[in-house]
Amino acid sequence: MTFPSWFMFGAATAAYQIEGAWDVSDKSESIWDRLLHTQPSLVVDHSNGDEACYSYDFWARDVEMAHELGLQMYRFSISWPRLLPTGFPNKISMNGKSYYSKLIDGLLKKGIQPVVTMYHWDLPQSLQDLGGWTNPLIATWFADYARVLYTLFGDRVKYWITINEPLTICDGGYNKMAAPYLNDMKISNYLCSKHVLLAHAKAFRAYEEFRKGYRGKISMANIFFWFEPLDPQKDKEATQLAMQLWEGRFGHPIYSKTGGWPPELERYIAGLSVSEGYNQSRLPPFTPEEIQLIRGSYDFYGLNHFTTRLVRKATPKTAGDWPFYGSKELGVSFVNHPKRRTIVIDWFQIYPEGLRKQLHWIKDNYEVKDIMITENGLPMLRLDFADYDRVDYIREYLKQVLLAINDGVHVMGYIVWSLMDSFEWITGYKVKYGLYEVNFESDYRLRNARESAKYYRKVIKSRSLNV
Ligand code: BGP
Repeated sequence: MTFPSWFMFGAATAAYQIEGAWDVSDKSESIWDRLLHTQPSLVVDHSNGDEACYSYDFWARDVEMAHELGLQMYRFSISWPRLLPTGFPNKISMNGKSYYSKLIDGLLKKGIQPVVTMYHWDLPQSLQDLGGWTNPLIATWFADYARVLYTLFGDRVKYWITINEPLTICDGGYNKMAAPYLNDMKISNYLCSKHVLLAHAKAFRAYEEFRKGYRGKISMANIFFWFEPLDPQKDKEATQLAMQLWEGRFGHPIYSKTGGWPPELERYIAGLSVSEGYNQSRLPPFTPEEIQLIRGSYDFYGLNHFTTRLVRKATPKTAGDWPFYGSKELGVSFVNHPKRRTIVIDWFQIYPEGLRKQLHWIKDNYEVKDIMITENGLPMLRLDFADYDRVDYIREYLKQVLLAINDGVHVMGYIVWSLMDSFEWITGYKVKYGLYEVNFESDYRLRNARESAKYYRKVIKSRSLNV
Protein backbone atom coordinates (compact mmCIF):
# COMPACT_ATOMS: atom_id res chain seq x y z
CA MET A 1 0.00 0.00 0.00
CA THR A 2 1.34 3.41 -0.91
CA PHE A 3 0.12 6.89 -0.16
CA PRO A 4 -1.78 8.59 -2.97
CA SER A 5 0.11 11.21 -4.94
CA TRP A 6 -1.89 14.11 -3.47
CA PHE A 7 -1.24 13.06 0.14
CA MET A 8 1.09 15.50 1.94
CA PHE A 9 3.45 14.85 4.84
CA GLY A 10 4.36 17.48 7.38
CA ALA A 11 5.61 18.34 10.85
CA ALA A 12 4.51 21.06 13.25
CA THR A 13 5.69 23.52 15.87
CA ALA A 14 4.18 26.55 17.60
CA ALA A 15 5.60 30.03 18.24
CA TYR A 16 5.74 30.06 22.04
CA GLN A 17 7.16 26.56 22.08
CA ILE A 18 10.13 27.24 19.77
CA GLU A 19 10.81 30.91 19.04
CA GLY A 20 12.28 32.21 22.28
CA ALA A 21 13.16 35.91 21.96
CA TRP A 22 10.13 36.64 24.08
CA ASP A 23 10.95 40.34 24.49
CA VAL A 24 13.18 40.99 21.52
CA SER A 25 12.59 44.28 19.68
CA ASP A 26 9.00 45.46 19.97
CA LYS A 27 7.37 42.11 20.72
CA SER A 28 4.90 42.54 23.55
CA GLU A 29 4.01 40.18 26.36
CA SER A 30 1.71 37.24 25.71
CA ILE A 31 -0.52 35.55 28.27
CA TRP A 32 1.97 32.66 28.44
CA ASP A 33 4.85 35.06 29.10
CA ARG A 34 2.86 36.63 31.91
CA LEU A 35 1.70 33.35 33.39
CA LEU A 36 5.05 31.62 33.50
CA HIS A 37 6.96 34.69 34.65
CA THR A 38 4.61 35.11 37.57
CA GLN A 39 3.93 31.44 38.39
CA PRO A 40 6.92 29.39 37.21
CA SER A 41 6.05 26.45 39.42
CA LEU A 42 3.10 25.60 37.19
CA VAL A 43 5.49 23.86 34.84
CA VAL A 44 7.05 20.61 36.01
CA ASP A 45 10.64 21.81 35.61
CA HIS A 46 9.80 25.49 36.31
CA SER A 47 10.80 26.36 32.76
CA ASN A 48 9.19 28.61 30.16
CA GLY A 49 9.42 29.61 26.51
CA ASP A 50 11.69 32.65 27.02
CA GLU A 51 14.43 31.01 25.00
CA ALA A 52 12.98 27.67 23.89
CA CYS A 53 14.70 26.48 20.67
CA TYR A 54 15.58 30.07 19.76
CA SER A 55 14.03 29.59 16.36
CA TYR A 56 13.68 33.36 16.16
CA ASP A 57 17.39 33.32 15.34
CA PHE A 58 17.83 29.81 14.02
CA TRP A 59 14.80 29.53 11.77
CA ALA A 60 17.03 28.65 8.82
CA ARG A 61 18.01 25.44 10.63
CA ASP A 62 14.29 24.64 11.09
CA VAL A 63 13.80 24.99 7.35
CA GLU A 64 16.85 22.85 6.73
CA MET A 65 15.46 20.10 8.96
CA ALA A 66 12.09 20.23 7.23
CA HIS A 67 13.95 19.93 3.94
CA GLU A 68 16.12 17.04 5.17
CA LEU A 69 12.93 15.18 6.05
CA GLY A 70 11.50 15.86 2.62
CA LEU A 71 8.38 17.47 4.10
CA GLN A 72 5.71 18.84 1.83
CA MET A 73 4.29 20.98 4.65
CA TYR A 74 5.68 22.72 7.70
CA ARG A 75 3.09 23.89 10.20
CA PHE A 76 4.17 26.74 12.48
CA SER A 77 2.32 29.50 14.25
CA ILE A 78 2.56 33.26 14.18
CA SER A 79 2.87 35.01 17.49
CA TRP A 80 0.15 37.67 17.58
CA PRO A 81 2.08 39.89 20.06
CA ARG A 82 5.24 39.61 17.94
CA LEU A 83 3.46 40.87 14.84
CA LEU A 84 0.99 43.26 16.43
CA PRO A 85 2.51 44.47 19.71
CA THR A 86 -0.62 46.35 20.77
CA GLY A 87 -2.83 43.44 19.70
CA PHE A 88 -4.37 45.71 17.07
CA PRO A 89 -3.39 46.54 13.48
CA ASN A 90 -2.54 50.14 14.44
CA LYS A 91 1.08 49.00 14.74
CA ILE A 92 2.69 46.25 12.70
CA SER A 93 6.10 45.22 13.95
CA MET A 94 8.61 45.40 11.11
CA ASN A 95 10.82 42.85 12.86
CA GLY A 96 7.92 40.48 13.35
CA LYS A 97 6.89 40.88 9.75
CA SER A 98 10.39 40.31 8.45
CA TYR A 99 10.90 37.23 10.66
CA TYR A 100 7.81 35.43 9.36
CA SER A 101 8.42 36.61 5.85
CA LYS A 102 11.92 35.13 5.83
CA LEU A 103 10.62 31.86 7.24
CA ILE A 104 7.86 31.60 4.64
CA ASP A 105 10.22 32.42 1.78
CA GLY A 106 12.82 29.99 3.11
CA LEU A 107 10.26 27.19 3.11
CA LEU A 108 8.92 28.00 -0.33
CA LYS A 109 12.42 28.07 -1.74
CA LYS A 110 12.76 24.44 -0.65
CA GLY A 111 9.36 23.53 -2.07
CA ILE A 112 7.71 23.22 1.36
CA GLN A 113 4.21 24.61 1.84
CA PRO A 114 3.86 26.73 4.97
CA VAL A 115 0.79 25.78 7.01
CA VAL A 116 0.29 28.82 9.18
CA THR A 117 -1.54 28.72 12.49
CA MET A 118 -2.77 32.18 13.38
CA TYR A 119 -3.38 31.45 17.04
CA HIS A 120 -1.56 28.83 19.05
CA TRP A 121 -2.47 30.18 22.50
CA ASP A 122 -0.17 33.19 22.91
CA LEU A 123 -2.74 35.97 23.16
CA PRO A 124 -1.32 39.48 23.61
CA GLN A 125 -1.57 40.25 27.34
CA SER A 126 -3.04 43.65 26.41
CA LEU A 127 -6.08 41.86 24.97
CA GLN A 128 -6.35 39.61 28.01
CA ASP A 129 -6.48 42.79 30.08
CA LEU A 130 -9.59 43.68 28.08
CA GLY A 131 -11.23 40.37 28.93
CA GLY A 132 -9.52 38.09 26.41
CA TRP A 133 -11.69 35.33 25.02
CA THR A 134 -14.65 36.27 27.22
CA ASN A 135 -14.99 39.69 25.58
CA PRO A 136 -17.33 39.42 22.55
CA LEU A 137 -15.18 42.00 20.73
CA ILE A 138 -12.42 39.45 20.42
CA ALA A 139 -14.06 38.02 17.31
CA THR A 140 -13.49 41.35 15.58
CA TRP A 141 -9.97 41.76 17.00
CA PHE A 142 -9.09 38.35 15.68
CA ALA A 143 -10.56 38.99 12.23
CA ASP A 144 -8.60 42.27 12.05
CA TYR A 145 -5.42 40.38 12.92
CA ALA A 146 -6.27 37.73 10.31
CA ARG A 147 -6.68 40.41 7.64
CA VAL A 148 -3.20 41.70 8.42
CA LEU A 149 -1.87 38.16 7.96
CA TYR A 150 -3.62 37.73 4.61
CA THR A 151 -2.30 41.08 3.41
CA LEU A 152 1.27 40.41 4.51
CA PHE A 153 1.59 36.72 3.69
CA GLY A 154 -1.50 35.66 1.75
CA ASP A 155 0.25 35.79 -1.59
CA ARG A 156 2.57 33.01 -0.40
CA VAL A 157 0.66 30.99 2.21
CA LYS A 158 -1.86 28.50 0.86
CA TYR A 159 -2.83 26.72 4.09
CA TRP A 160 -4.14 28.54 7.14
CA ILE A 161 -5.26 27.26 10.52
CA THR A 162 -7.19 29.96 12.33
CA ILE A 163 -7.18 28.60 15.86
CA ASN A 164 -5.41 25.67 17.46
CA GLU A 165 -7.52 23.60 19.85
CA PRO A 166 -10.41 25.73 21.07
CA LEU A 167 -11.05 23.13 23.76
CA THR A 168 -7.66 23.74 25.36
CA ILE A 169 -8.05 27.51 25.05
CA CYS A 170 -11.44 27.58 26.74
CA ASP A 171 -11.59 24.63 29.11
CA GLY A 172 -7.84 24.69 29.81
CA GLY A 173 -7.73 28.48 30.18
CA TYR A 174 -10.68 28.64 32.57
CA ASN A 175 -9.91 25.51 34.53
CA LYS A 176 -6.44 26.54 35.71
CA MET A 177 -4.64 24.33 33.24
CA ALA A 178 -3.44 26.85 30.65
CA ALA A 179 -3.05 30.64 30.33
CA PRO A 180 -4.80 32.85 31.35
CA TYR A 181 -5.13 30.30 34.15
CA LEU A 182 -8.49 31.44 35.45
CA ASN A 183 -11.05 29.43 37.28
CA ASP A 184 -14.56 29.53 35.90
CA MET A 185 -15.82 26.38 34.31
CA LYS A 186 -19.43 27.46 34.62
CA ILE A 187 -19.74 30.55 32.42
CA SER A 188 -16.40 31.76 31.04
CA ASN A 189 -15.40 28.54 29.33
CA TYR A 190 -18.66 28.53 27.36
CA LEU A 191 -18.51 32.23 26.56
CA CYS A 192 -14.99 31.61 25.32
CA SER A 193 -16.23 28.69 23.20
CA LYS A 194 -18.81 30.89 21.51
CA HIS A 195 -16.30 33.69 20.88
CA VAL A 196 -13.63 31.34 19.54
CA LEU A 197 -16.14 30.02 17.03
CA LEU A 198 -17.17 33.52 15.99
CA ALA A 199 -13.55 34.64 15.73
CA HIS A 200 -12.75 31.65 13.54
CA ALA A 201 -15.79 32.24 11.36
CA LYS A 202 -15.06 35.94 10.87
CA ALA A 203 -11.48 35.17 9.92
CA PHE A 204 -12.76 32.54 7.48
CA ARG A 205 -15.24 34.97 5.90
CA ALA A 206 -12.50 37.60 5.60
CA TYR A 207 -10.40 35.00 3.78
CA GLU A 208 -13.25 34.24 1.41
CA GLU A 209 -13.13 37.89 0.39
CA PHE A 210 -9.35 37.99 0.22
CA ARG A 211 -8.65 34.75 -1.62
CA LYS A 212 -10.51 35.72 -4.73
CA GLY A 213 -7.11 36.53 -6.17
CA TYR A 214 -5.22 33.71 -4.48
CA ARG A 215 -5.97 30.07 -4.04
CA GLY A 216 -5.79 28.79 -0.49
CA LYS A 217 -7.44 26.64 2.13
CA ILE A 218 -8.35 27.49 5.67
CA SER A 219 -9.76 25.77 8.74
CA MET A 220 -9.42 25.29 12.48
CA ALA A 221 -7.50 22.54 14.31
CA ASN A 222 -9.67 20.67 16.76
CA ILE A 223 -8.24 18.45 19.45
CA PHE A 224 -10.24 15.27 19.39
CA PHE A 225 -9.46 12.29 21.54
CA TRP A 226 -11.28 9.20 20.45
CA PHE A 227 -13.66 8.07 23.18
CA GLU A 228 -15.01 4.56 23.67
CA PRO A 229 -17.40 3.36 26.37
CA LEU A 230 -15.85 1.24 29.11
CA ASP A 231 -19.02 -0.82 29.21
CA PRO A 232 -20.61 -0.91 25.74
CA GLN A 233 -24.12 -0.74 27.23
CA LYS A 234 -23.89 1.16 30.50
CA ASP A 235 -21.49 3.84 29.33
CA LYS A 236 -22.74 4.33 25.78
CA GLU A 237 -24.83 7.44 26.40
CA ALA A 238 -22.19 9.07 28.58
CA THR A 239 -19.64 8.49 25.82
CA GLN A 240 -21.83 10.09 23.18
CA LEU A 241 -22.42 13.11 25.35
CA ALA A 242 -18.72 13.34 26.12
CA MET A 243 -18.01 13.42 22.37
CA GLN A 244 -20.44 16.31 22.05
CA LEU A 245 -18.88 18.28 24.90
CA TRP A 246 -15.29 17.81 23.77
CA GLU A 247 -15.54 17.66 19.98
CA GLY A 248 -19.13 18.52 19.01
CA ARG A 249 -19.04 21.83 20.87
CA PHE A 250 -16.59 23.08 18.25
CA GLY A 251 -17.25 20.67 15.40
CA HIS A 252 -21.05 20.77 15.14
CA PRO A 253 -21.38 24.56 14.72
CA ILE A 254 -18.88 24.51 11.84
CA TYR A 255 -19.20 21.17 10.04
CA SER A 256 -22.75 19.89 10.55
CA LYS A 257 -25.65 20.42 8.18
CA THR A 258 -27.68 22.45 10.67
CA GLY A 259 -24.95 24.33 12.56
CA GLY A 260 -25.31 25.63 16.12
CA TRP A 261 -24.48 23.73 19.29
CA PRO A 262 -25.00 19.97 19.20
CA PRO A 263 -28.67 19.54 20.25
CA GLU A 264 -27.99 16.86 22.93
CA LEU A 265 -25.36 19.06 24.52
CA GLU A 266 -27.60 22.11 24.38
CA ARG A 267 -30.39 20.20 26.13
CA TYR A 268 -28.06 18.72 28.70
CA ILE A 269 -26.40 22.00 29.74
CA ALA A 270 -29.75 23.80 29.76
CA GLY A 271 -31.20 21.17 32.11
CA LEU A 272 -28.16 21.23 34.33
CA SER A 273 -28.16 25.04 34.48
CA VAL A 274 -31.80 25.12 35.61
CA SER A 275 -31.14 22.50 38.26
CA GLU A 276 -28.27 24.66 39.52
CA GLY A 277 -30.57 27.68 39.89
CA TYR A 278 -29.59 29.64 36.75
CA ASN A 279 -32.53 31.10 34.88
CA GLN A 280 -31.00 30.39 31.52
CA SER A 281 -28.53 27.95 30.07
CA ARG A 282 -24.88 28.53 30.85
CA LEU A 283 -24.19 27.67 27.21
CA PRO A 284 -24.78 31.05 25.53
CA PRO A 285 -27.18 30.94 22.60
CA PHE A 286 -26.29 31.82 19.02
CA THR A 287 -28.45 34.15 16.94
CA PRO A 288 -29.64 32.68 13.60
CA GLU A 289 -27.15 35.01 11.85
CA GLU A 290 -24.29 33.72 13.98
CA ILE A 291 -25.27 30.14 13.19
CA GLN A 292 -25.10 30.94 9.48
CA LEU A 293 -21.82 32.78 9.83
CA ILE A 294 -20.14 29.84 11.54
CA ARG A 295 -21.72 26.97 9.62
CA GLY A 296 -19.60 25.94 6.66
CA SER A 297 -16.62 28.11 7.66
CA TYR A 298 -14.04 25.54 6.57
CA ASP A 299 -12.23 24.04 3.63
CA PHE A 300 -11.23 20.89 5.50
CA TYR A 301 -11.38 19.39 8.98
CA GLY A 302 -8.14 19.97 10.93
CA LEU A 303 -7.65 17.17 13.40
CA ASN A 304 -5.19 16.99 16.29
CA HIS A 305 -5.27 13.39 17.45
CA PHE A 306 -3.00 11.82 20.04
CA THR A 307 -4.80 9.06 21.91
CA THR A 308 -7.98 7.16 22.79
CA ARG A 309 -9.69 7.01 26.18
CA LEU A 310 -12.39 4.90 27.74
CA VAL A 311 -15.35 6.73 29.20
CA ARG A 312 -17.07 5.62 32.38
CA LYS A 313 -20.21 7.08 33.81
CA ALA A 314 -19.54 8.45 37.28
CA THR A 315 -21.19 10.83 39.67
CA PRO A 316 -20.02 14.44 39.50
CA LYS A 317 -18.20 13.75 42.77
CA THR A 318 -16.19 10.84 41.48
CA ALA A 319 -15.67 12.33 38.05
CA GLY A 320 -12.03 12.95 37.28
CA ASP A 321 -10.99 16.28 35.87
CA TRP A 322 -7.51 15.88 34.56
CA PRO A 323 -6.66 15.96 31.77
CA PHE A 324 -10.19 16.10 30.54
CA TYR A 325 -11.26 19.45 31.82
CA GLY A 326 -14.92 19.59 32.47
CA SER A 327 -15.61 15.93 33.00
CA LYS A 328 -17.43 16.96 36.19
CA GLU A 329 -19.96 18.74 33.98
CA LEU A 330 -21.03 15.41 32.53
CA GLY A 331 -20.35 13.19 35.51
CA VAL A 332 -17.90 11.01 33.63
CA SER A 333 -14.41 9.83 34.21
CA PHE A 334 -11.80 8.40 31.90
CA VAL A 335 -9.94 5.18 32.37
CA ASN A 336 -7.11 3.40 30.68
CA HIS A 337 -7.69 0.26 28.69
CA PRO A 338 -6.04 -2.59 30.61
CA LYS A 339 -4.51 -4.10 27.48
CA ARG A 340 -3.26 -1.00 25.73
CA ARG A 341 0.19 0.40 26.30
CA THR A 342 0.39 3.59 28.36
CA ILE A 343 3.41 5.74 27.75
CA VAL A 344 5.08 8.65 29.61
CA ILE A 345 1.95 10.59 30.53
CA ASP A 346 -0.44 8.49 32.63
CA TRP A 347 -3.36 9.01 30.23
CA PHE A 348 -1.47 8.56 26.97
CA GLN A 349 -2.44 5.18 25.56
CA ILE A 350 -1.34 3.85 22.24
CA TYR A 351 -4.29 2.71 20.15
CA PRO A 352 -3.75 3.44 16.45
CA GLU A 353 -7.13 1.98 15.42
CA GLY A 354 -8.72 4.87 17.36
CA LEU A 355 -7.52 7.27 14.68
CA ARG A 356 -9.17 5.31 11.87
CA LYS A 357 -12.44 5.12 13.83
CA GLN A 358 -12.29 8.82 14.46
CA LEU A 359 -11.68 9.63 10.79
CA HIS A 360 -14.77 7.59 9.96
CA TRP A 361 -16.75 9.34 12.69
CA ILE A 362 -15.93 12.73 11.18
CA LYS A 363 -16.93 11.55 7.72
CA ASP A 364 -20.16 9.99 8.97
CA ASN A 365 -21.26 12.83 11.23
CA TYR A 366 -20.37 15.88 9.20
CA GLU A 367 -20.53 17.19 5.69
CA VAL A 368 -16.75 17.32 5.54
CA LYS A 369 -15.00 16.04 2.44
CA ASP A 370 -11.35 16.60 3.32
CA ILE A 371 -9.56 15.94 6.58
CA MET A 372 -6.05 17.05 7.46
CA ILE A 373 -4.34 15.49 10.45
CA THR A 374 -2.80 18.63 11.86
CA GLU A 375 -1.07 16.96 14.84
CA ASN A 376 -0.19 13.42 15.88
CA GLY A 377 2.85 12.36 17.83
CA LEU A 378 4.34 10.53 20.74
CA PRO A 379 5.73 12.01 23.95
CA MET A 380 8.88 10.44 25.34
CA LEU A 381 10.80 10.97 28.53
CA ARG A 382 13.92 9.04 27.92
CA LEU A 383 16.88 11.21 27.33
CA ASP A 384 18.60 8.73 25.12
CA PHE A 385 18.53 9.39 21.50
CA ALA A 386 16.95 6.30 19.99
CA ASP A 387 13.20 6.74 19.83
CA TYR A 388 12.07 3.41 18.42
CA ASP A 389 8.71 3.78 20.20
CA ARG A 390 8.08 6.87 18.13
CA VAL A 391 9.03 5.02 14.96
CA ASP A 392 6.43 2.38 15.82
CA TYR A 393 3.87 5.00 16.76
CA ILE A 394 4.23 6.89 13.47
CA ARG A 395 4.19 3.67 11.46
CA GLU A 396 1.10 2.28 13.17
CA TYR A 397 -0.88 5.52 13.13
CA LEU A 398 0.01 6.14 9.48
CA LYS A 399 -1.10 2.61 8.68
CA GLN A 400 -4.55 3.46 10.05
CA VAL A 401 -4.57 6.62 7.95
CA LEU A 402 -3.85 4.53 4.86
CA LEU A 403 -6.60 2.09 5.79
CA ALA A 404 -9.03 4.96 6.27
CA ILE A 405 -8.07 6.36 2.86
CA ASN A 406 -8.71 2.94 1.34
CA ASP A 407 -12.09 2.89 3.09
CA GLY A 408 -12.93 6.10 1.25
CA VAL A 409 -12.16 8.79 3.84
CA HIS A 410 -10.35 11.65 2.15
CA VAL A 411 -7.33 12.44 4.31
CA MET A 412 -5.30 15.18 2.65
CA GLY A 413 -2.21 14.92 4.79
CA TYR A 414 -0.54 14.08 8.05
CA ILE A 415 1.49 16.39 10.28
CA VAL A 416 3.71 15.06 13.06
CA TRP A 417 3.84 16.87 16.37
CA SER A 418 6.64 17.86 16.49
CA LEU A 419 9.47 18.78 14.15
CA MET A 420 11.78 19.10 17.17
CA ASP A 421 11.84 18.95 20.95
CA SER A 422 10.41 22.17 22.30
CA PHE A 423 8.83 23.74 25.36
CA GLU A 424 5.76 21.68 26.28
CA TRP A 425 3.01 23.59 28.05
CA ILE A 426 2.89 21.84 31.39
CA THR A 427 5.72 19.37 31.13
CA GLY A 428 8.36 21.92 30.11
CA TYR A 429 11.48 20.41 28.60
CA LYS A 430 11.02 17.09 30.34
CA VAL A 431 8.72 15.59 27.76
CA LYS A 432 10.02 15.36 24.23
CA TYR A 433 7.99 15.05 21.05
CA GLY A 434 10.70 15.87 18.52
CA LEU A 435 11.68 14.09 15.35
CA TYR A 436 14.82 16.11 15.99
CA GLU A 437 16.51 16.26 19.35
CA VAL A 438 17.38 19.73 20.56
CA ASN A 439 20.28 20.08 22.91
CA PHE A 440 18.80 22.43 25.52
CA GLU A 441 21.53 21.71 28.03
CA SER A 442 24.45 23.14 26.12
CA ASP A 443 23.56 24.50 22.71
CA TYR A 444 20.10 24.66 21.20
CA ARG A 445 21.61 25.10 17.78
CA LEU A 446 22.58 21.44 17.88
CA ARG A 447 19.64 19.59 16.48
CA ASN A 448 20.03 15.98 15.55
CA ALA A 449 17.77 13.67 13.60
CA ARG A 450 16.39 10.92 15.79
CA GLU A 451 15.53 7.43 14.53
CA SER A 452 11.97 8.63 13.96
CA ALA A 453 13.23 11.41 11.69
CA LYS A 454 15.22 8.90 9.65
CA TYR A 455 12.23 6.62 9.43
CA TYR A 456 9.79 9.40 8.53
CA ARG A 457 12.15 10.59 5.82
CA LYS A 458 12.14 7.15 4.20
CA VAL A 459 8.36 6.96 4.41
CA ILE A 460 8.02 10.32 2.73
CA LYS A 461 10.52 9.42 0.04
CA SER A 462 9.00 6.04 -0.80
CA ARG A 463 5.41 7.09 0.05
CA SER A 464 5.03 3.73 1.72
CA LEU A 465 5.38 2.26 5.21
CA ASN A 466 7.44 -0.74 4.21
CA VAL A 467 10.81 0.87 4.54
C1 BGP B 1 -1.20 19.75 21.42
C2 BGP B 1 -0.73 21.17 21.24
C3 BGP B 1 0.74 21.27 21.01
C4 BGP B 1 1.56 20.31 21.83
C5 BGP B 1 0.97 18.90 21.96
C6 BGP B 1 1.57 18.09 23.07
O1 BGP B 1 -2.40 19.74 22.10
O2 BGP B 1 -1.39 21.77 20.16
O3 BGP B 1 1.10 22.62 21.18
O4 BGP B 1 1.92 20.87 23.03
O5 BGP B 1 -0.40 18.96 22.20
O6 BGP B 1 0.86 18.31 24.24
P1 BGP B 1 1.31 18.08 25.74
O7 BGP B 1 2.49 18.95 25.98
O8 BGP B 1 0.13 18.49 26.55
O9 BGP B 1 1.62 16.63 25.88
